[in-house]
Amino acid sequence: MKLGLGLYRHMLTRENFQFARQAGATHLVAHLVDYFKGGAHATRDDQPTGTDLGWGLAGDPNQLWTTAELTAIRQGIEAEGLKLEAIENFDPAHWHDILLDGPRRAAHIENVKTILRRMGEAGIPVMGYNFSLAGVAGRTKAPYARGGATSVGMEGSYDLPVPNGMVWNMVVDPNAPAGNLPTISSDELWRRLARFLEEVLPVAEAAGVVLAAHPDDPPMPTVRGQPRLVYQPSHYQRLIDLAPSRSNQLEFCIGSLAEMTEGDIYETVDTYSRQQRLGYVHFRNVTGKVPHYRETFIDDGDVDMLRVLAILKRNGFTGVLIPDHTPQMNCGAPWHAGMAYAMGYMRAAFKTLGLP
Ligand SMILES: [Mn+2]
Repeated sequence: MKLGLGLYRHMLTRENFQFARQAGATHLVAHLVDYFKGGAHATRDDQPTGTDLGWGLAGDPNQLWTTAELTAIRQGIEAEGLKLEAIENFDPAHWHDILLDGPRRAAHIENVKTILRRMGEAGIPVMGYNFSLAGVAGRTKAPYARGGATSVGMEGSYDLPVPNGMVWNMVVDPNAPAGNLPTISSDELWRRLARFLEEVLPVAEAAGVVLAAHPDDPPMPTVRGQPRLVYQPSHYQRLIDLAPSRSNQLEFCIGSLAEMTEGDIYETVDTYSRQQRLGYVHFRNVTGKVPHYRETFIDDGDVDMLRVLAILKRNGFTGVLIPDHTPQMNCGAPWHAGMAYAMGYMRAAFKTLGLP
């Protein structure tokens, strides 16, 4: 198994690559969507939570990531002795009508195909995605974690409707007419996912790229009145069974899976790692379940992370694990301190299990 670190777009700097290497990482996961452009955020150096208006404006709908841009990011990372394992999340601007089944759906399918081909050309093996209309929304931020460390959690369900022009918790059309997105059924959401996978998986395979699906964060049956896809561990099997392709994999988030109301986290890890379908792993810990849970320090939640790691090892998982999110530590560099703490714990856990 390999230790990685996820970096938000504005953190893709030489200094942060060196920071990751210094903390023992060998791999990076890069977010290319800027979540911090327009939303109300306390800080850019923490995971985004946003407001009822989401995280702000999505990217340029007419500007896909270029092969040159992707290659330059990979080369910058390799220059510091690391490998770029994955890109995490499509830009809502590039694929929202796939999620909405909107008028530009065909063009957005072409966007995704182009991005996957370019990733193949640039030598980036995994694309993490989250097939969701409401996206990551409805979470709160407070001093939830040990010692009063600022962390993220949930204080009950959140079903305020999604306004027109917003998809995946970002604004894709600031001039959209007043009103809200129509609510769709869970079956309709699954139909949209199945159609999406059927169309793009052949291209992913040809490009040598894996699509890795994140479960819902937070894993509620609905968020903002819209259905969710993977909000119980068993739903992941349905996603895998939609397509036997080796490019149909999981962005396996231990935190989100542990927040789910059903299932046993160790059985869940065993079930999916045994099928060799983990693209990469979000290795984070929590206390509680939706709609009342808290993100914790890696050693301080409900999940025995060493036991999770031992199951992954037993089932032959050799991919990348990243800390995902951590509580912010009170100091001059709250995000970096939190990540360094998690990575130090993970390095020790690797050694304990006899991993390199
Ligand atoms: Mn995650």
